[in-house]
Amino acid sequence: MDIYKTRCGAESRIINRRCPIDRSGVEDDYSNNGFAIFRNALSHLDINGININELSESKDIYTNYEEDKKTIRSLLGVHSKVRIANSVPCNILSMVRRVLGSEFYIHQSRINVKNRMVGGGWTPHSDFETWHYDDGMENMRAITVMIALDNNTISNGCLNVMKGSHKYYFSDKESLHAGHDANFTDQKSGVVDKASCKDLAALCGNDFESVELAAGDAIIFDCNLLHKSSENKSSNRRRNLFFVLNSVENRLLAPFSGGEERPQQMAHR
Ligand code: 6CS
Ligand code: FE
Repeated sequence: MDIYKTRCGAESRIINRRCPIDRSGVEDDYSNNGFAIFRNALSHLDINGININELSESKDIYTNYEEDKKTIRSLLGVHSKVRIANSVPCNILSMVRRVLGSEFYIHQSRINVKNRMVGGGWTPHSDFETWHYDDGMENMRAITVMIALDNNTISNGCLNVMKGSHKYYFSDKESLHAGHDANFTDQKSGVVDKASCKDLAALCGNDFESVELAAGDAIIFDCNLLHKSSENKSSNRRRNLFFVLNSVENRLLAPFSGGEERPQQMAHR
């Protein structure tokens, strides 16, 4: 049964989350906030070994571009080249395992690049809404590990999160689907509109807050946490490395959209 129906009906809706956040019941702050920050997770030496242009030339990696069709926005499916075991410390992976209450596998791995002056932003959304609809991820049992490869500041478009928003689910109204690649670049479906962001802020008692990180810091966040980020109009590049870890008990079904599966690099099966 689809308990998180979305992109149907004339109006969007906000409903309560129906599944537990933390199966261990011990990570109180994480359960309440929907995210946790770990400083100095990755060394600068390891960061320096990551070369965006070299990665984009690999045939296994899927490159998504800015609307200008030439500036790299995301590299998808990077985990064959940037190994999780070399990039994410054990204490973070143990916490993910504890919260999920099971072993996990990599649902998606990517590097988001926001080049100086030209890098675009991300509209407010919960990742789960897309993974549910486009990829058939049934339940909210995935956690994103994001590692800053450059300093993330307000001026270069750092992540903004709404504490506690993972306890609610934004179900979007019916919309025309722009196609997987175009919707990845600039999400059109599943975007949480201004009024719904306000409603969610009232429900959570929190507004968006900026998450500034130094290169090497990590944040883990719930797949249903509302987040957004602005474009990079500064002279400092912003790159972040992501591993989305889904519970092995939550393997992908057929997309709830009823449409085609997305490429493997967007959703590993
Ligand atoms: O489509 C996706 O899977 C992705 N889209 C967005 C806007 N955020 C996260 C996720 O990787
Ligand atoms: Fe996202």
